[in-house]
Amino acid sequence: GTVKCGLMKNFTQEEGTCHSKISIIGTGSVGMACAVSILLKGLSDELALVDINESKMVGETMDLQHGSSFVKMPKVVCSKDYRVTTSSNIVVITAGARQEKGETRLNLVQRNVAIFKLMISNIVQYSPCCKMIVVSNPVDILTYVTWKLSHFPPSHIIGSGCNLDTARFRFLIGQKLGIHSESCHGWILGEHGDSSVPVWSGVNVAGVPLKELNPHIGTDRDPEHWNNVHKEVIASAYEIIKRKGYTSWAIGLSVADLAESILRNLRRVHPVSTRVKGLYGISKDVFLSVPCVLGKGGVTDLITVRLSPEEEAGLKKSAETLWKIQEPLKL
Ligand code: 6V0
Repeated sequence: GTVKCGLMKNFTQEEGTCHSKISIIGTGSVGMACAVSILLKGLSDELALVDINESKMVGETMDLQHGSSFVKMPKVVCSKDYRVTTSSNIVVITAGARQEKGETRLNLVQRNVAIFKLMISNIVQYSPCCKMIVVSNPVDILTYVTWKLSHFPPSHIIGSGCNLDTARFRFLIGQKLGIHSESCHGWILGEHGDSSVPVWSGVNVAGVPLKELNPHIGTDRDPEHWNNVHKEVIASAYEIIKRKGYTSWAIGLSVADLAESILRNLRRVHPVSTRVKGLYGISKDVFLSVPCVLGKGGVTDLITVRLSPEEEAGLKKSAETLWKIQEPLKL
């Protein structure tokens, strides 16, 4: 007999049922940072990776599998065939085309739409009940595209949106105050990136609004220039890309945090991109970040934020800009 036969006596043919599964589409810098963060949290029993770049995908998967002694994730698999994603609870989308030199944003979006058409229909075919977390940029537009192409209820489509912007905001406020970012509360809402809206009225530590201590906080009249914190949030992606070529660790950690709220039905509130038509005076069918309750049903509730007229105008302006790009898209 073989070593295996000599070592153990088989007791049952029954295979353990898989309780939770996460798939990640795209094994680039962001996809792999998500993978590692999810592995280290031991969030699911199975992790499946998909990419069109087979060599990279297989190499990354082998590398992760070799770490199996140090994590509690029994199964890490990959394939170019979406069958490998069958019955996922969550599918994280990080795949996409990179912006080429001189390429317009609209052109990039249309190229990504072509990629998403095939990708989303495959995801839906094999995991008709999954929640999708969209990370690929421009994230608010591609979250809308995913929703349209999937025919899923909007609650099942979550754009990572301002989740990372908000994390950066809280980190930088924490740095300024010498307090851990978890204790620095504040939200960045609206469009991910350059036109995001920091809600200064809500920034607080231990329930003490900073605006009560400095009524001009976040405005040009603020002698302490707190608005530079928001400017730094916007600049930080460019700064990191300039230095290391891409951003990965923080987005990976933040995606794992979203996945945890969904899989464990935590009902925590996150600033993620969701369908906001009819809210804050927005009439266009766009996805923007607002505080969302995340649980096993995906986005189950939206928190209504009291925005200043300027903040609300900021959201409306983003909605108009996004719609101008979305309207001509051939879906
Ligand atoms: P990357 O390293 O180029 O990885 C993208 C991967 O997608 C590559 O491995 C490609 O082979 C793969 N890919 C391309 N087309 C397909 C396809 N049709 N099917 C399957 N796989 C495909 O990019 P990176 O990982 O750095 O970034 C991924 C995306 O995340 C980009 O769109 C970024 O702009 C976006 N980010 C979004 C953030 C957010 O806060 N929402 C933050 C950081 C990056």
